Amino acid sequence: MYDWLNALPKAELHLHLEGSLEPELLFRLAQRNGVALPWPDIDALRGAYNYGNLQEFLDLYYMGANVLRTEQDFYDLTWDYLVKCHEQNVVHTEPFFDPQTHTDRGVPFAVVLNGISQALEDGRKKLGVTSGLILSFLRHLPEEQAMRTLDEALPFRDAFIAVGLDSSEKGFPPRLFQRVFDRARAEGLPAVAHAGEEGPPEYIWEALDLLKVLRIDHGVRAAEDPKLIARIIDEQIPLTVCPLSNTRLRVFEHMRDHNILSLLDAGVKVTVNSDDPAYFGGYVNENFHALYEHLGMSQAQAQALADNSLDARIAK
Ligand code: ES4
Ligand code: ZN
Repeated sequence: MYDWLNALPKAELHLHLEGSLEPELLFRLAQRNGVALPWPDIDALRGAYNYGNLQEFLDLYYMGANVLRTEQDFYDLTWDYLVKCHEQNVVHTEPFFDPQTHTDRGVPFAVVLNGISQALEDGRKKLGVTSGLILSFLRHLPEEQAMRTLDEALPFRDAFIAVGLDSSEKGFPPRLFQRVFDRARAEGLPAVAHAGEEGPPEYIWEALDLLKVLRIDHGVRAAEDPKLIARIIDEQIPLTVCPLSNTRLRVFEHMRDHNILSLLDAGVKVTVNSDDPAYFGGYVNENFHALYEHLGMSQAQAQALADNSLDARIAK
């Protein structure tokens, strides 16, 4: 079963490039850039990788991103992830990046984007992994800053396939970002958004009705609202679900409690994704393995999940 799962061609639709920063590369970049780290060694850093909730993880994730300084750093980060895709039969990926995490530290937007874009191009040419980049806004920061980030991005319009919304969810509802998403749509950029990870079903309604998203990232809390689930099934709105992320961040206490297969069997277009693989203990295939081990996922269910991922691409 494991070999069969590994060999399935699949797409990854929910992956934060900053979350694919493995501890080894993190330490190597810190050394290369002369950045002091609060951890004495790689093992100490790995020891910090247990979280009570989303915010505890995000605090570490933003600290880790501080070692990313040059175009080469962003290239190396993205390239390592694409090699993983190639190894795992992820034939297509639509990764997020968080420009504000870098521009707020003084790293120019073009430095971040050029490094990532060059690696994505090499991934297509040298690995045969196709891709489309999603520019994600940080929802814990004010809307005006997201709008300024969109201003900075528009001269590079063709480098993106969509905009997204991530970071701390509770207390930062999608409605706060309606004007930014209106503007992105007017520029021809479709949208996705994180919603219903820790936040309530109401945030998923807002993402659909106000931000007009094509997909919901996570969305597992939709299960609490029968009307919402009916709509998601009726309109076949994809949910980009991240099982290992959800258990690491205590959205579900144990993998056997996860609702992804119940949603699939109910007719929801769910997909399997790794979110922040360096921080959550696995890439896409390890997420599939966990569903087999703890939820008894069948081959037919795995095939449906992989087919959904290819079908739910924005960049076709
Ligand atoms: C994230 Cl798991 C998760 N949720 C929200 N925002 C994020 N950014 C990176 N990982
Ligand atoms: Zn995410």
